[in-house]
Amino acid sequence: MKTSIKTNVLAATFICIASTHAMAFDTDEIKDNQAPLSTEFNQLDKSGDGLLSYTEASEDKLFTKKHFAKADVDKDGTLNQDEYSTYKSKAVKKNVSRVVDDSLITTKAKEELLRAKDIKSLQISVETYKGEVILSGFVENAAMKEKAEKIVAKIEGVKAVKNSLEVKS
Ligand SMILES: [Ca+2]
Ligand SMILES: [Ca+2]
Repeated sequence: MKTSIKTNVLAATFICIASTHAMAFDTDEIKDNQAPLSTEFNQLDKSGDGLLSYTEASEDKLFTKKHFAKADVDKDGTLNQDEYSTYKSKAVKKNVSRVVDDSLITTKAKEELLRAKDIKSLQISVETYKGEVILSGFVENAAMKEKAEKIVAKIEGVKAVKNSLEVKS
């Protein structure tokens, strides 16, 4: 009994400290990866004990069993605020940089296709998702179709090219 009271007091102290920290950040800084994410954490912590059980954490779609296990660094079966925010902010950052990467690839691919003398690129459309580039639209001959694919495949960050270009006859 004594121990559990102690733990609760500790947890409450921790939450207080965490929210004081959160208040010190303005909205711009909360977007930074150093943000404590304490609001999200407290919303998920339905029991209010300062720890997220798997059931509590899984309210956030990110925390599937696999992700929960990875985030639980000390393997005690719960996530404390630290474990939660470290994992969550990393995941958010990763997702943001993936979207940025995809749009950079698209831009680069369009540039390269424009630059290629023997390709009439105006009818080619480029889309990128998770590093896979999808080429669609029309080209004048099979050689152009092949060349466009080769050019795009060479761009840094491209994992695959789906060549859906159609040859105009
Ligand atoms: Ca809890
Ligand atoms: Ca833990």
